[in-house]
Amino acid sequence: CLTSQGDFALESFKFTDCNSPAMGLYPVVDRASWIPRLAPLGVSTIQLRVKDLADEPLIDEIKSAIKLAKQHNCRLFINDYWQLAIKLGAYGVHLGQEDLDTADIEAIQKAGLALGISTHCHYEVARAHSYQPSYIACGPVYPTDSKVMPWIPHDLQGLSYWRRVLNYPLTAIGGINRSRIADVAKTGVDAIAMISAITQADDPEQVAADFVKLINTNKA
Ligand code: TZP
Ligand code: MG
Repeated sequence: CLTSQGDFALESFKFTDCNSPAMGLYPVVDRASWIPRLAPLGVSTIQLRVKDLADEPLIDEIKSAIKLAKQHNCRLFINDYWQLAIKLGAYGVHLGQEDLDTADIEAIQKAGLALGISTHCHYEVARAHSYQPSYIACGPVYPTDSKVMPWIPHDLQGLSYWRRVLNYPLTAIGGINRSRIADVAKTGVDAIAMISAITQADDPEQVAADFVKLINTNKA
């Protein structure tokens, strides 16, 4: 819930535009060490999504990711840990619906960080839109093994629907791989996020470089 009163102007409550230049391929990784591997391949935006660390090791990982992202001129979104993202000076924060219940959205905006929000259905898209975030992520587009998902995948048809009705920076996520990325790019989404297709590839650098090209040649 917003806490400030008095000088608060709702019209100015909009998060950083993180889409110029366009986000394009948006790898979601669990360790800072991915950043120097992926950023030189034309990857301009990366999300650090750490689910297995706490305390000092977590802080060290986030610090290191922020440092590397700055060195590589890459926009780094920190998943979940919005307070650390503010404190340590990340580019942005990525939050799920449950995080919105507790995160201080105004503090994130006032600190000048970008904000991405995950959504899975109409209600969540409407809720996310009300925060005027930097982008809205829609998923899962396809079935995924990377996260337990009770939601029925949108498929291309559902994703195209969201593209049509949402005049807003849109990120597609969930089950996107080599055989699907061109079709997803053709829907006109602004970013294509993925975990396993890159992080579990035999040659992640080659895959990421190919995906950057596939997005560029197929984007609507
Ligand atoms: N949110 C929606 S789907 C998903 C998340 C975090 C997992 C995406 O992983 P993958 O391996 O690209 O399907
Ligand atoms: Mg979360």
